[in-house]
Amino acid sequence: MFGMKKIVSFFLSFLLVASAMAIPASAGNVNYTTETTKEGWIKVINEGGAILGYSPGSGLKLIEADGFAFKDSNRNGVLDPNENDGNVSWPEDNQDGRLDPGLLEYVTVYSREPNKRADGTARVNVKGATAQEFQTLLQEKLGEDRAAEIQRNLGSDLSSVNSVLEVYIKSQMTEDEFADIADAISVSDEENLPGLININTAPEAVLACVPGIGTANAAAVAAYRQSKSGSLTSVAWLAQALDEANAIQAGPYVTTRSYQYTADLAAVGHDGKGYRRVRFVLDASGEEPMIRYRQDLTAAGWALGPEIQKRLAAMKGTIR
Ligand SMILES: [Ca+2]
Ligand SMILES: [Ca+2]
Repeated sequence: MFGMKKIVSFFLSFLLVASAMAIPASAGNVNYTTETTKEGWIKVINEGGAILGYSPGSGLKLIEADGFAFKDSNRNGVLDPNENDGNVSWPEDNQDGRLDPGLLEYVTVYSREPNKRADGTARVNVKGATAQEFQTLLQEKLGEDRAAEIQRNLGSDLSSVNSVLEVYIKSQMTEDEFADIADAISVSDEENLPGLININTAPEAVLACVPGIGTANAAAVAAYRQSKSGSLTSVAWLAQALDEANAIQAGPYVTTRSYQYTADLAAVGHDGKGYRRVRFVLDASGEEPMIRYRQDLTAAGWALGPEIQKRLAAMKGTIR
């Protein structure tokens, strides 16, 4: 699922309004309040600081730093000079040199994985009526003797198994053996598996949201992943990074695949003019890849930083 980096652009305006309404009630050192004006725009009042305003439909997101709100005005996730110079240039900001990306960087509504092998053929549901197929699969991939051992380890009743990671743990397969069959098995007949977290790519903050990983284990899981980078061939590695009970708990939520991506495309003409920017959410989970969402961000302003702007200015007139 969660191919980085995926952003729920679609929900942005909605969340803005929702979070703006929730702000006065939230705990912590929040030092600003928001209100919706008669004209329909949202007014942000920082205690003893700047008053900001934006339209709910603008797509702008509020970013909090030390309890004060300011804007990632060009929506590029980077602290640009004008976003850290106080009131010298728009927007007003608190000059603390920090840009908290907020939650939206970490969430998506587009996540789903087709419940098929990479080549498009059906998976074997190890819990279902096709148990015989599972045996055949094991024999084909791992040989008859090893298949018999693995089936003995698993026992005949797999009805309580809730994930392929749990199959791996209970089967006592090696990671290499499991990597050979992981793509071919499932514990579900559903056509699509929604909301899975790609443990090979998810940031630590997202790993911390997975049951069984949590804030207690997220750092250790991320460190283990780092140490094994290049050999993360299936979800089996998670069972090495966690104790067995936690790995079984995490199993139903994890994958090593991503099918949805955000592409943030900026284009500029030879002379530094004609700047355009569009953000897409692309979905490759169906038979044909498709664009799930398109958002024109040109109006949010220059997002490529001051260096590229300078280089383009220096090149002016030299390119034909
Ligand atoms: Ca920015
Ligand atoms: Ca500023």
